[in-house]
Amino acid sequence: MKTSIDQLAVLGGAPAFAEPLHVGRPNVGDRAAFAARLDEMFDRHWLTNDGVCVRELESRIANFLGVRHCMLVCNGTVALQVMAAACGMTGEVIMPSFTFIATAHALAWQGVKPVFCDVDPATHNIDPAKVESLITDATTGILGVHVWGRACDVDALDAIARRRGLVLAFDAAHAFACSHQGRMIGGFGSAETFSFHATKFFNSFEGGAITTNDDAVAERCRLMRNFGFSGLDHVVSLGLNGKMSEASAAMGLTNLDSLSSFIEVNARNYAWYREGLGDIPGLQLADYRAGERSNFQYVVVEVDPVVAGLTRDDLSEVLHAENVLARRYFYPGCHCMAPYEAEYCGRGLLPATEQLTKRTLSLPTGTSVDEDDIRTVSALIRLSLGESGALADRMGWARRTS
Ligand code: T4K
Repeated sequence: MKTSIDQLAVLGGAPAFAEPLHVGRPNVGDRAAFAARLDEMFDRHWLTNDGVCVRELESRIANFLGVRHCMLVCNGTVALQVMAAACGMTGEVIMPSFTFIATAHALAWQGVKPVFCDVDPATHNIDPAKVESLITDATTGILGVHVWGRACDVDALDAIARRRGLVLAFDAAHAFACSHQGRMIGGFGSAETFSFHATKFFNSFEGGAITTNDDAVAERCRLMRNFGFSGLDHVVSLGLNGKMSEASAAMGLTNLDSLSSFIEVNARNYAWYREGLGDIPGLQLADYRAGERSNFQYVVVEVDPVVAGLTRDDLSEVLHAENVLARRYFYPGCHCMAPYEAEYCGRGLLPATEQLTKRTLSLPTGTSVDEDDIRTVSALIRLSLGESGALADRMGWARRTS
């Protein structure tokens, strides 16, 4: 590993990694088992539309999460769209801006206006104390996001929703296999959605799920993901094609068999990062709650530029030069992206969100990252922040005073 600032690639040295180290490299279980499932699928001559693999995966996920219903769909975005429609979200829905753009777009695509709420800087999740003042006559719901897999303040949001007669639902795209107060995420609110995209620690290539304990919501979701068909030639509601294919479900079943080993690897990687990054002034590693189940799929650092001496963007530039492709999730926040930015961006409406979007950086983890990689990434971060003054001068970056 490099030991001196002069060897940093950003200053002209060779990159620490010959090949890029990615955030979001897919975890893949037993390939032979997956191939066997595909063979069986071909023998059945059934490739999609509520097939055997989809049903098996739905039932296994519902059991695992302890929920009555799991409806698989083709991705996490469609899961949000179908859930929003099935739960009766119309008019305005209050949600955080500090999330992937899909959360906002899914609502807007349904003709529902996302109303952005600030986050709690400590948890990165929607701040219940800021929700109430955003409620108008047009508000029909609150959509929380369990960012990084850490549960929202479910109880506080539930109390507001009950008091004001609103639907409460959650985007749990990050939170598969995580718990809140000892209960698996998936059964809170009216419904919750998951993403099983390739970049998620549990993937079905593309895929997603809606989970709920509400029989009526489940029934509407099942109809809506299949064009509204309730039988041959009989359409009873508006719908779309949100179905998961058998190949995706076969991948999901295969990866579900390896779920605990994926979580073990993530937890171990997270511990190595904590060891490597634990005590750097101005750098905070987002933690996972003791006593809860976590998937540890995101390793997120928050850079305080005043204390660290470099901004998150400076650090990101160094890491990218070294072939560490850290990601600025979630920059610049949904409220500063089209088509929402004209109403929200730069107006000081979401101060905690705006600060967070400038400070967080997601680091590579998962089964393709090993201990040596993490020690090297940690050493690079240590060196960059330790030599922040010299690095800033050499790069012409502004020294941070505020
Ligand atoms: N709600 C939330 C809170 C979400 O985070 C997401 C998705 C959704 C809803 C919507 O769920 P989906 O409709 O996507 O199921 C990625 C993922 O595409 C997205 O699923 C995820 N959140 C988001 C946080 O991350 P991008 O735009 O960063 O993707 P991309 O193509 O830049 O890839 C990310 C990294 O992964 C790169 O370093 C490359 C690497 N990668 C990617 C793929 C697909 C691989 O190494 N192999 C691969 O096969 O959004």
